[in-house]
Amino acid sequence: MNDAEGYPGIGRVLVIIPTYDEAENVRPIVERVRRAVPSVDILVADDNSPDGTGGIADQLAASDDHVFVLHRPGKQGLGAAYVAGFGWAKDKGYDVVVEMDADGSHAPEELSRLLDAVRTHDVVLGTRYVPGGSVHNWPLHRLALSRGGNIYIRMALGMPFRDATGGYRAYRMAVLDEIDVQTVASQGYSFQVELAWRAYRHGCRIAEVPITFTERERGASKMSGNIFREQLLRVTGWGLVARRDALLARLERRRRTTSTWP
Ligand SMILES: Nc1nc2c(ncn2[C@@H]2O[C@H](COP(=O)(O)OP(=O)(O)OP(=O)(O)O)[C@@H](O)[C@H]2O)c(=O)[nH]1
Ligand SMILES: [Mg+2]
Repeated sequence: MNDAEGYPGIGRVLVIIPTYDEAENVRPIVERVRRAVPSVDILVADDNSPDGTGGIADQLAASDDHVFVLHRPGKQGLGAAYVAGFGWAKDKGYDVVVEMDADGSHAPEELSRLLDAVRTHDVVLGTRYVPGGSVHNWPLHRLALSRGGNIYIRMALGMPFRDATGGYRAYRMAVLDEIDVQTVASQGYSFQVELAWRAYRHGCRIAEVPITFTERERGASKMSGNIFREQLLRVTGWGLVARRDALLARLERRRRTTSTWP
């Protein structure tokens, strides 16, 4: 990146775009990000897509020194691609990383809204379900699954966020280190939930900013029943562990008060 100062007030920003079979989408999304916020860099994290996405990303990188490609050996899931991308960003000394889907669901034109909020926060969640946010072209069952999932997450974990499963986000690099992101094993949606959960428990300053989510127009979704089941199981597990820990802490406090009684 040439602009030494990066994005005003927050420093050097890397937008990580994980790709698997996004040959039709990778060029438009990279071009839109470059147009929307010229000072950021982009890392395409490709899992050796059979449709040649990685090669197209290489062409983009060859003609633009703000664009980079991380080639991974094969499909290992969204979470693993992000964890590798975060490690890459750390090695290169970026201050802020952004998660963004390749399929156009996350509008690069709204990126500056997330980055502006990073000035006063550690983590910024792009949120569909706050005033000003919206979802376009999703069938009713997808919306119901997403809204229902978020209600369940709020109940199970006690986190206040309206949209803990969204994948359009910005993190300060220092926070990813503090929450030990390299040990996150979740994939799919639960990857996003686990990062929010760890950041929340760590006491990070977390903002939700409204975004406009638009269903992909080209290419195939990688969403599956397994991804949904993984989220349900993991969230339930974290919720139970958090409740057990709270109960043990209460019992310990009670034991101490009673044992100091004369
Ligand atoms: N590198 C890599 N990227 C992935 C993998 N799985 C999904 N992605 C990318 O992650 C982003 C989100 O995946 P989508 O298939 O759009 O999943 P989704 O947005 O949850 O589902 P839809 O709303 O149906 O599109 C896209 O950019 C995908 O190309 C993977 O295993 N490896
Ligand atoms: Mg998508």
